[in-house]
Amino acid sequence: MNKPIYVLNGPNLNRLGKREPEIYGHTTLAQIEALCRRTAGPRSIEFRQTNSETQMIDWIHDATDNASGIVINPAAYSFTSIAILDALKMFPGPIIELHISNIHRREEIYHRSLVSRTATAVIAGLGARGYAAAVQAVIELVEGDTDVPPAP
Ligand code: CA2
Repeated sequence: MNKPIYVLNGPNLNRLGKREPEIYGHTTLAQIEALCRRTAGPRSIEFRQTNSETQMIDWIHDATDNASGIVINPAAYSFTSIAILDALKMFPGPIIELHISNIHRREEIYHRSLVSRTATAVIAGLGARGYAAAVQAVIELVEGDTDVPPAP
């Protein structure tokens, strides 16, 4: 896999580890970036965070031209942004939607993600380690190693 995996993070996730640890844990976004890079090994990771919807759309376009797969935590844009949904629909590779918390156990406003309509898979509720699972999933989907290994 020569093309990078894009790991895109939406609004307020730059504050991770600083507030509401009972929901989002104590891990900072810098630590999550390190986890993604460890998981990817020699493969290249573009790890980004923005508080701007426009910037997120531009990065998805950039990923569409350059990335092998996308891991995206759209944060609040999950529930509001048809523009981000439309941009993701143009991406030809795997898209893993990632939420640190289990959005389905939370208030109803967090239940209907628009992004899920175009995601290959959704991971929610695994905490920061969900990012490692998501990066691993992209690698397996892109490199074709998707079968469950046979029993010994
Ligand atoms: O669980 C997730 O990863 C979310 O995508 C996080 C979003 C929330 O809107 C989604 O429903 C679920 C919010 C991110 C807010 O980030 C904070 C970071 C530190 C302290 C407080 C909030």
